[in-house]
Amino acid sequence: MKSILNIGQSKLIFVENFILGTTYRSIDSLYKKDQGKVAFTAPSNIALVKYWGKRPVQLPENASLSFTLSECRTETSITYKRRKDKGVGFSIAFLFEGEPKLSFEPKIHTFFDRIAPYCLFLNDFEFIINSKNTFPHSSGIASSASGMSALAMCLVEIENELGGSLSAEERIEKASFLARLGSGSACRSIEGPITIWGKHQKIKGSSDEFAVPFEHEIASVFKNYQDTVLLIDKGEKQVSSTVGHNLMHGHPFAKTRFEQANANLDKLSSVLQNGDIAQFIEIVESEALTLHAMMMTSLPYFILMKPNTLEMINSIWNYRKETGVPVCFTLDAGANVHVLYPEKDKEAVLAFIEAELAEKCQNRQYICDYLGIGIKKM
Ligand code: 2P0
Repeated sequence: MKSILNIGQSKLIFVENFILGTTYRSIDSLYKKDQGKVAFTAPSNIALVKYWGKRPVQLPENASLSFTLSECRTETSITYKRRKDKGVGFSIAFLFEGEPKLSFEPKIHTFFDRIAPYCLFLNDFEFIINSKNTFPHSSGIASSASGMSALAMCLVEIENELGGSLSAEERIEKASFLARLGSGSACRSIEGPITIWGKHQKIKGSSDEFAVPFEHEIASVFKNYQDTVLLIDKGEKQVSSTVGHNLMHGHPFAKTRFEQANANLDKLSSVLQNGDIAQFIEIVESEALTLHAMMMTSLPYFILMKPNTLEMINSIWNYRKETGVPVCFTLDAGANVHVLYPEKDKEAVLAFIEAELAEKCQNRQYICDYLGIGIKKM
């Protein structure tokens, strides 16, 4: 893939756009449209090799790898219209499920501020952003990955409609680049079924600035891999991910952790191709527990797991030992447990979840998801 972001060459294509953008401003008629509407739906993703620790601006300390999901999605539309006043600041209205959501607007403004150097049209238009999630409200599932990736792709599409010059492939890359500036892990939701974000010696084309799809054929056992998300705690997290990432600065185990993650990504890359599910389980569960170990050994330290998180992990281990079904777990930055297993074991695992784990979920709620392909135009 031609990179639009590598140093030197990188700025070239964006600069070309910047110049176009500047021209737009002085000669109004150069915008191809005065108004329009775009809409995209983007999925959430679950990291198997975790991103935890970053440096400015939104650059990861190690490479991460994730499964792109299918069912947990955000649907976003943006209506854009040429501004009559070229006032100071952006003109943005944000609606969540059709209702104004003022509490979200500062977040969107911060995002627009960050991406403004790469999207010069932002000041010339007014935007009405309408967003909704397909997963339950405050389920503890982070909507930042799906939300920011859908929003980023909409903006790239608007730029294209206005006369931008990027190819389809470059637009995908740019959407990942912009999404990253909104929320790091969001850059991994643009494509699927597996993506990698962060420069890694052994991954061709990998970058700290945007995610790339896993380039190898994956073993059949991993195709349509299932992720059932057990909803344990729907409350507000005590420590946000952004704060958690920052606590990796000066963390006593940071250097070793970043090296370990890159080594795990290397191993997982082979496992995904050769189908060695025992190794898969070992890497994935170790990554999940290491992520939480980093939280517990930060200063200030914190724990996001709940008693039921540990109960469920033990139930999963017992079930795997007794039945031989290769089910394992991973954790996000929260208490919910993601249960991962091959599609052929779906019936057995769902029966196990219903019988033994559902009662430990809040209101017996869990979400059945599986590998997906990323962003879709609506
Ligand atoms: C990940 N997480 O790789 C890791 C593992 C959660 C646990 O990235 O500050 O919302 O917006 O870049 O991406 C969650 O952090 O944080 C996250 P910001 P983000 O998915």
